[in-house]
Amino acid sequence: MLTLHHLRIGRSIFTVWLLEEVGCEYQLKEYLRNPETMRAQDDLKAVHPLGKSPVIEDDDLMLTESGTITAYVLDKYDSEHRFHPRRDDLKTWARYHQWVTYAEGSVFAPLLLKMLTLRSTDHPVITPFSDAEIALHFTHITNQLGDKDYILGDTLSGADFGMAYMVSMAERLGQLEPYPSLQAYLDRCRARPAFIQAINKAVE
Ligand SMILES: N[C@@H](CCC(=O)N[C@@H](CS)C(=O)NCC(=O)O)C(=O)O
Repeated sequence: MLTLHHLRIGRSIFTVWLLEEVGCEYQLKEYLRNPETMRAQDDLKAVHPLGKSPVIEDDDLMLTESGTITAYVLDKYDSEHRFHPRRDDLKTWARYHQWVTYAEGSVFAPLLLKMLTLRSTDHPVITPFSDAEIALHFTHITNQLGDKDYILGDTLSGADFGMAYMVSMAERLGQLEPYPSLQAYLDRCRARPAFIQAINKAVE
C-alpha cells in the first residue's frame, strides 16, 4: 500500500487531496514542524535525507517532489485518465506536463522570497524581484485559467494540485487580492468532496 509522509503545515495536504481524488488506498504518516524554527524534525529526516514533505513510498519506491509524485500517482492509479492525458497525443501531454512542473519550477521561488522578506524587513533587491515575479506568474496563471473552472479545462487535472498550492500560498502571503479569479479557483478546489475529505483526514 502507498504511504504518504505528510508534514503539517505545508504542501503535502495537496498530495492527500490528490490521493483522495484518485481513490487509491494509502496510509498517512504525519509529522510536525519544530515550533521554533518551523522546519521539519529528525523523524522526517529519518524517512528521507532531505527531510522534506511530501514523500511517498510505494512498494520499494521512495519518491520526493510533489510534481513527480502527482505524475507517478496518476500514471499508476488513474488508469481511466480522468486527471491526466494519454501520451499518444504528445502535444496535449507536453502542455499538461508543463503545468505540472511549472508550479514548483517557477512559481514557488518568488513566493518563498516574499515569505522570507515578510518575516524580516523589505530587501532593496529581493522585494522588487519577488513582487515583479509574483505579478508575472499570477497574471500568466490568471490568463491560462481564463473563464475555465480548472487550469487545463472545465475538469480537474494533475496540473491543479501544485497550482492550487501556489495560489493558497499567495493567499496566505496576502498576495491574492489582485487576482479574484484565482481566489475563486482556490475556493472551487477547496469545495471538492475529495479536498474536504483530505482536510478531515490530515490537518493542513
Ligand atoms: N520541491 C519540493 C519542496 C518540498 C518542501 O520544501 N517541502 C516543505 C513543506 S511545504 C518541507 O518539507 N519543509 C521542511 C523543511 O524544509 O525543513 C516538492 O515539491 O515537494
